[in-house]
Amino acid sequence: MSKAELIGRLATAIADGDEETVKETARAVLAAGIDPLEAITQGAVKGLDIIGERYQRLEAFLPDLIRGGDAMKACLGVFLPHVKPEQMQSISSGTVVIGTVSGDIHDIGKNLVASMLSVTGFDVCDIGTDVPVKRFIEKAEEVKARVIAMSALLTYSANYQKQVIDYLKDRGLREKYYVVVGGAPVSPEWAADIGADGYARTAIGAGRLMKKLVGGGTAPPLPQPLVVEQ
Ligand code: B12
Repeated sequence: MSKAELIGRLATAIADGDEETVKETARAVLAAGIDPLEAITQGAVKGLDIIGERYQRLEAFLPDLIRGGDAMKACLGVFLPHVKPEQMQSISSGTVVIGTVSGDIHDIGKNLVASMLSVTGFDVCDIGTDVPVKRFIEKAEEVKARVIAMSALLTYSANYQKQVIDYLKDRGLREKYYVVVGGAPVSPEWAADIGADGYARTAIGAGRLMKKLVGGGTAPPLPQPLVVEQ
């Protein structure tokens, strides 16, 4: 099977929630010497997009989303141990507290970002999903983090990203942390509106973004967020 066929098969198997085919195809991808990061971004994530579109057209339902999410996790389980640190640029290390905001249990993108940050040399403190506003700050204080990273997949829950920033300001702690936001409904404009320091569209971009922020020599808060689109 060609590279394009394998990546296409991965996307289809994720979209169909077919875990066994996903694992088998992911192993075939590795055996063919294809970059696992490319297979994740060009194949697996496309599969989830297909489910999302089907869901919007009422052609797929909640169990399909769940199966797709499980298939993606199985896929990452095969690929992530093979993502090489040298695939990433080296990065100044520091601690990042990352979580999915209150009311939101989507964690696939957040986990991908956390994994990418780990392989680029950050210490990652993953506080999970449905994280209450205060918990981000308590944890950041506890582990002496440099960055607070928040994921949101629901449009409504993105409002909690703003609440975390407002709470940091209320407690006089805004200058201590770079605040980075991401997730499907989040945009550079939203990041600017809520006063975040950074936005990245992808997990790989998140690594580049954190490197620029932590190594950039400008203390938080930044007047405008740094944006990494790729
Ligand atoms: C899988 C899935 C689920 C699974 C989640 C499994 C899991 N463990 O995460 C389950 C079934 C649980 C689920 C539930 C629901 N879901 Co859902 N789900 C999806 C689906 C299909 C894929 C999401 C995903 O994992 N994408 C792949 C990852 C890799 O992409 P990502 O998360 O965007 O992350 C990337 C970037 O955004 C970025 N990133 C992410 N986080 C961060 C953070 C930072 C700091 C940075 C820098 C970057 C960054 O990097 C990542 C990698 O490149 C999407 C559709 C879609 N295509 O997005 C719907 C979707 C997100 N779900 C949706 C809905 C409506 C729901 C439910 C409300 C359904 C229901 N009626 O119950 C519930 C909500 C439950 C809750 N309270 O959270 C809607 C949201 C609409 C909206 N905008 O508000 C979507 C868009 C589907 C749709 N088209 O309508 N869902």
